[in-house]
Amino acid sequence: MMKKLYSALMTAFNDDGSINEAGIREMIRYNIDVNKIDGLYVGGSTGENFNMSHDQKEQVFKIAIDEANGAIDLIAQVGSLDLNESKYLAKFVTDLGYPKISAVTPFYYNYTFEQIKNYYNEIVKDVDNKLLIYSIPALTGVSLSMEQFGELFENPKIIGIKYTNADFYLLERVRNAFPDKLILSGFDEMLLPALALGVDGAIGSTYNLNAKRAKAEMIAFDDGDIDKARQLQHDSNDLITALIKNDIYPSLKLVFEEMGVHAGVTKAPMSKPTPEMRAGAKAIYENYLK
Ligand code: NGF
Repeated sequence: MMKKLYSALMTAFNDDGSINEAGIREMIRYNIDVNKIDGLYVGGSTGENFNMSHDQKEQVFKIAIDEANGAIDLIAQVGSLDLNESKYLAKFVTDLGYPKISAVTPFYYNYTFEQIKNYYNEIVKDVDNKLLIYSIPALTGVSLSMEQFGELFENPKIIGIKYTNADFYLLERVRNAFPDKLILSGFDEMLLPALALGVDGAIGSTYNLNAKRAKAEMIAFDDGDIDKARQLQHDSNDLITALIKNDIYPSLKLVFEEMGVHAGVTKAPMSKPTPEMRAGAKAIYENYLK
């Protein structure tokens, strides 16, 4: 089966932190028309979901499904520290027509596994939809073991993992133990090792800008041309390293602006673009994307 590439949709904000609808629509159009992306992950880390009010989350979910209009796959990240909000949003996006949902592992309070399991089972209980666990230990501090993923998968509505984790030993164990589950890799700079371990595709922030190279890498990998895949990963990693150095979330938007896509700005407490960041973004575009 052909592996799938998803961009993590950014949220364009205005300077006052309100939603910039036109910017979100432009980024979605670019992903569909130019990137030929397979799908979008809406409301994730790159979307600054955890900075947003409840109303803003609803607005973004509505805009994304309206603009995509059935052209690509959509995954709505509905996880929240407020389980009632997660349940509400799971129903909200399912009613809007989202074919898949996802939820970040609940964080901050060092929940026990029983509490985490209850959170996931509650989110999917009243909705007719399929869920991907969003595992991102570096930001949540929550690591699940292979056995714990297995327990969560006992619920048939829980169909896979968005795996943003550099633990490739665990990835190999999980891939092997659950061959029928959907595993989408989350670290763009580690796409090639993730492909080698048999992921079904990838979701990431930098694919907004760099989807063509990432797709070419996936094809080279499938064709067995590992040297080419490695060179493409190297080129992508030069881009990703430069983005990280320049403050990745505002820079992704600034580079989009260089490409003629109006992406708005990040929302505080994320940083607002400085002149140095703007110059950095211009150089990133010129050096790694043009
Ligand atoms: O933003 C992060 C934080 N990771 C993203 C991605 O895994 C999260 C990744 O693309 C995501 O897609 C989402 O939830 O919106 C990185 O930005 C990239 O690999 C550069 O490190 O870890």
